Amino acid sequence: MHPFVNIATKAARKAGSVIVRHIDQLDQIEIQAKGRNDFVSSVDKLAEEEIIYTIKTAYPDHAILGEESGQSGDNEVQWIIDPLDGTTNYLHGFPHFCVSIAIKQDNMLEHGVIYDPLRNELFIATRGRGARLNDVRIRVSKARSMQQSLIGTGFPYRQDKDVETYLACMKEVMDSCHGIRRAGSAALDLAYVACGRLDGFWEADLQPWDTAAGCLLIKEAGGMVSDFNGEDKFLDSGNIIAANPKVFIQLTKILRKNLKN
Ligand code: 2AM
Ligand code: CA
Repeated sequence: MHPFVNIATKAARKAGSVIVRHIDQLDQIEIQAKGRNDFVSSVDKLAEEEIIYTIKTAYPDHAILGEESGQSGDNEVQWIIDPLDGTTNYLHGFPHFCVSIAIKQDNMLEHGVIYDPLRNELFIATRGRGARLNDVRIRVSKARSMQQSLIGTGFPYRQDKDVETYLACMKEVMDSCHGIRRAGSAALDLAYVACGRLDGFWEADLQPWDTAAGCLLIKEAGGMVSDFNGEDKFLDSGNIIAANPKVFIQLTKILRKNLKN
């Protein structure tokens, strides 16, 4: 295992312990609103501090982009951190959330780690080296068509969101596939595409820390990822379509048809 992945794994497990330790005291957790429907809790902050401490102890000079603490440092290596993806789920006791850590080197996504502390599931990927779940190699699903597919998504949350366009996309996807799931943690949903539990996923306006690790996992598991224009700029736009190669073509077709409306 690459030394960076070792540290990322250690950091993700420590953050996971912080998250699980506080789960039976949800009523005592301090919550602040960052924006409409966008909450941060003291647990998000504690978990991010734990991750950054672990990284900085090993690599004091590396740069960090954290959901809670923002950008710091100037280095060819940048750690992209979501200490608790699925905060709304967590605050409601809905058991679907994770820690996500990605590492960029010279502007390339090199490593990704996603950890689900409740199920003790650790997803890791390194560019060119494949993706693993708890040390076992994973592949995207073998579904050959939308009709056989379970598709994940996230609802639009921005105030200026275009709900009509989203609903048009959802309607057509719903009519074409086996089922849709909206589970509330984009990072974990992407990890589920990587290991074949979902056949595809789409969502708009995500942040780099929601998607960086999950997208690398999917690519390393043989899947495809793009933005809504069919390009590779999903980290900039936050618009993501991801799936196994067969479903990707069909899902992209449906979404792009409706997104043009
Ligand atoms: P979060 O839990 O870390 O905020 C839900 O559709 C997905 O969107 C989650 O992964 C959630 O991550 C992410 N997301 C990003 N920005 C958000 C926002 N402003 N409000 C709600 N969810 C957001
Ligand atoms: Ca997130």
